[in-house]
Amino acid sequence: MTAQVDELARIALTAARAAAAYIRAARPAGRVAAAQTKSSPTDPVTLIDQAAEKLIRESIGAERPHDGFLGEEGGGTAGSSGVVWVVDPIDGTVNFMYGIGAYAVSIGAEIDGTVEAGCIVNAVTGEEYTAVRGAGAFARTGDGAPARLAAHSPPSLSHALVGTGFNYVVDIRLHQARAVTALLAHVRDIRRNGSAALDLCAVAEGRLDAYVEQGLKPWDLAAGGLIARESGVRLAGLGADPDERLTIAAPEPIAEEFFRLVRTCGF
Ligand code: LIP
Repeated sequence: MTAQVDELARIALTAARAAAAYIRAARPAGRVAAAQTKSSPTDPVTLIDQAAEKLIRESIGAERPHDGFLGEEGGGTAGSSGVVWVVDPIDGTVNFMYGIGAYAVSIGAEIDGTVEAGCIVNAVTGEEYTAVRGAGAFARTGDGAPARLAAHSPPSLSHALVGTGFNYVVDIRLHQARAVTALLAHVRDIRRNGSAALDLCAVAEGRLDAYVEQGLKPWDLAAGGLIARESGVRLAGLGADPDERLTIAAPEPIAEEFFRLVRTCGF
């Protein structure tokens, strides 16, 4: 399967690079307007999100016409190959709209339900994060060679810088705010960067020490979850696997303690 997965990884990165270049070129100065909203009036999608997903779907489909596709904006298309592409064309859409420099293209490739390859391209900086299951996670900046990612661990949980995010639905957001308030008493600080994909990459490369969020969709999590795991980060949810109800990520030395704290704080 290695050759097949390596091919999927190549196809993903080619599509993600093209989409990131399109997003950079297409973004006008100032604030970008929402074309429509989804789960709430503050859950936007722009015409550029939609066009980027179309570009990714066409780029992948040209090489893999029999694969399934699940995109944040265009929904799901069944395939017959056992491979499904799980795509967020712009993760961090609100950041994109406001011109806050943290939004990314996220593409994961599932084979029979398991994410085997993934990539995330920061559409502002061009930083590329890639992973193949069992073969490690890598980060590449500019023309440099990809560098292997190995998650760092803080000396203690009280020194942990924790990434998080809040849901677009206000009642869920209020619950999360209470949980984060409790969490703050036990960690160094939090960062709310606005992109789950980039937050998971940040834990993988040590720019964050841990991450917790509720409400992530498969496309937020597919590539970032693989990249984090392949860098030595443990992920979990209410059970062993992260999901929409809860996603927790931390390096092994603090993982158990952080997971207990997250549940104690009410996530
Ligand atoms: C975003 C996530 C982020 C979360 C936002 C939003 P989108 O995804 O990446 O972590 O806090 O609420 O869900 O909507 O920008 O693709």
